[in-house]
Amino acid sequence: LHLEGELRDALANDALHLEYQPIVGADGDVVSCEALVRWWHPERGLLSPGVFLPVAEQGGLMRELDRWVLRRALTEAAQWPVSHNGFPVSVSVNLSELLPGESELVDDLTALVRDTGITWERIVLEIVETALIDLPESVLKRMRELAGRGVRFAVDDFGTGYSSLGRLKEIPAEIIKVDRRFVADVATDKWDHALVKAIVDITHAAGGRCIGEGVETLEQLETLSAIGVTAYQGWLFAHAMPSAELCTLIRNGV
Ligand code: G
Ligand code: G
Ligand code: MN
Ligand code: NA
Repeated sequence: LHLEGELRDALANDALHLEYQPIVGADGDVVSCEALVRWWHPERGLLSPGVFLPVAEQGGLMRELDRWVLRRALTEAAQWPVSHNGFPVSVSVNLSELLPGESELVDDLTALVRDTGITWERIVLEIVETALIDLPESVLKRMRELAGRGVRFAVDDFGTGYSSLGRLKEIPAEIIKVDRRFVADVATDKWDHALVKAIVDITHAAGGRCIGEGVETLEQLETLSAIGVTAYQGWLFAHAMPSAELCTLIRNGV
């Protein structure tokens, strides 16, 4: 309960910060970076989201946290350089409580694009697949409007929820993030290999692309590449890092 009050204050005082984990393309170019929230607690030290997101959820602070992360991430990303091959680098933001097409989100994004100068095309919103179940038509409509402006939607931790592949047809999500638990043994386990291949084939058939999450070894990378995955996130390439450090990596590639 104590922690909840402190988190409330931290949000109000901008006392949280973001790190960014690069998502890397086939030539080692940084194509996007995922914002991951951190909290430097005055007594407990650095707290990971695994510790304080449940507190935020319990305290009804998740919505405010989503909006805080969105604002901070777009503001920082607006200052990033283009990648070493000249392409703009996207910023990926996780949404927990905010629905991917609710009007408050559209208002926030519109104001942030205006105020920071970031372009719509550089914004990626990550949602877990279970959040795609039973979205009202009004929300889907605004998702399509955002997609029309250039915003992209990514389905996070794909394969771990229970939404069906059939949903992908209706949802304007063009990025599928294959969860790291399938990536872990993709090079050695026949079932995981088959599952990842099926996800990739369906995603490609639907006009989307896949990101392999949690890539830690060369074997995983080579297997994913052979399956047709062309973008990767994981410790083989880079851990999450502050925005200033990231700028150097974006300029030089991984
Ligand atoms: O960095 P890692 O330990 O950094 O993240 C742990 C979990 O917390 C992940 O499942 C990730 O999706 C979630 N997470 C990290 N940062 C954010 C954030 O800014 N917003 C939301 N909603 N979830 C986040
Ligand atoms: O759930 P989501 O994918 O949004 O959150 C990213 C989480 O994955 C963070 O906790 C981050 O620290 C973790 N992560 C990123 N790269 C790797 C990796 O290569 N291996 C493992 N085990 N975890 C990773
Ligand atoms: Mn994510
Ligand atoms: Na994920």
